[in-house]
Amino acid sequence: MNDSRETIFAMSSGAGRAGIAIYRMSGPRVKEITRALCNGLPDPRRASLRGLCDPESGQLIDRGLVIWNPSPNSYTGEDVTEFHTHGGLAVGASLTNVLSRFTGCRPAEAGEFSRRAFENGRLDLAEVEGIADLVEAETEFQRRQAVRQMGGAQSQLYESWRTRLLHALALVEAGIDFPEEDDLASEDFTGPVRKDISQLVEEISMHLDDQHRGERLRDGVQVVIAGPPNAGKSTLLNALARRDAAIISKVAGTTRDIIRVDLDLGGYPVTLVDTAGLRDARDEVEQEGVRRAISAIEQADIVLYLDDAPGPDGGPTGKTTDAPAQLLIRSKYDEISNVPPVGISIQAGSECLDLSVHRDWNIDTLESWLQDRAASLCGTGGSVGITRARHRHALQSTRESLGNFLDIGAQPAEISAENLRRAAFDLGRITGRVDVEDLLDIVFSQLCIGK
Ligand SMILES: Nc1nc2c(ncn2[C@@H]2O[C@H](COP(=O)(O)OP(=O)(O)O)[C@@H](O)[C@H]2O)c(=O)[nH]1
Ligand SMILES: [Mg+2]
Repeated sequence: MNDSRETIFAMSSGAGRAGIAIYRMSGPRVKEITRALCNGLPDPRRASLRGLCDPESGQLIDRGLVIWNPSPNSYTGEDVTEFHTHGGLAVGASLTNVLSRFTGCRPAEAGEFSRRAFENGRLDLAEVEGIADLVEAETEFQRRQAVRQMGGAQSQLYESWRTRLLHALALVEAGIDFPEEDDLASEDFTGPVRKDISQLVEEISMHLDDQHRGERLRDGVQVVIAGPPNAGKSTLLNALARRDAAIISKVAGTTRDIIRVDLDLGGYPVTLVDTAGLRDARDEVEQEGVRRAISAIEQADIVLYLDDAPGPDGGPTGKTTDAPAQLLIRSKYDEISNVPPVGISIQAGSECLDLSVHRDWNIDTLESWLQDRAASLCGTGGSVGITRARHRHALQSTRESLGNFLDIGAQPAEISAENLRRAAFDLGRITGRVDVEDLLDIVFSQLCIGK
């Protein structure tokens, strides 16, 4: 564990040559170091143009904007200074060298500024994760979701639930602690507490029943292109990706490994997955390719099942999968007809599409179908949803403990309190607002009396 009393610094803008680079520094020596480099402390919270000098040699490193943010109203809650210098590599090297000469001042580790912000109560864990997601966001709807989380939308919801739980817990504990006091006898509050907890279980269940939209929006929708060899799968992948990501060939069994291409489809993150053709493979490598294709299909959000051979009724053929969405595509339609095909049709309960990449028939239809499916699988990031498996697990454990609480209504109040405490603890894990007392209660309550 790093001593949080050390002063840390890092380049916060992207690495490499650039017009401007931003360096950030946080910790107890920031004020003094800023003063030494800028030959005096600039006004707080204002951008001031200063010469930055090596305090030992007096040599000018660069001229740039300096923003001095005294504690506690800074990102980390500590004293923070930002230096906006020119983005040359030598400027960075020189500044790093000068800062490192101050005792107790060292380069920051990954995430260390945010960790200090969390430790100083400036951000909770869900908000920190929102910032990380925003930095990673590649599409518009990912950005919207991350901004909401960073702004505390999830945190507020989970904290409001936790407050209700703690309230219920206080009532149940009052019954334990003062069993002889009649006005706090358990009958008086059991009814309202049970009612509120049942209501809460319902709210959590509705929140969990979201078809994983938020997680999908964060991680990307997996679109797997599957079908027999030579159906034109790799050709379709390249057409959708608008580049030659996969090798195309008349030789069946050309694609052997999984090929992934990330796309931004109207603001939705989509990962296209090209797979080896499904057949009884000839050799070991192809067999492995087919195994990987089957596993990709099992994990897919959307399967595009391609086949250039028409089905018995002349329409597309295809295998149905368990994926949340699927489209059966009859490929190479130009080999069947000279007339462009119609759009999506429903045959035997499945959505079907005739398509030709070579003639650019129905590629746009496929793209807008994919976009619609991605939209319903992801949502728009506008409502408060679950964005990570970590949050989902915590919510599931919370619901389980509350279910136990409701199931064993006739049990001793100690057990009821224990279930509520556990539920509040699991909920608190999402935002990181779990105090040591809570943790100790859970750990030690597992030991029997006398241990
Ligand atoms: N006529 C026609 N041929 C196509 C079309 N799409 C792909 N092909 C051809 O079909 C062959 C197999 O394509 P490929 O994408 O490698 O198939 P995969 O094995 O399913 O990945 C190649 O010779 C392609 O040029 C199409 O829309 N029309
Ligand atoms: Mg292929």
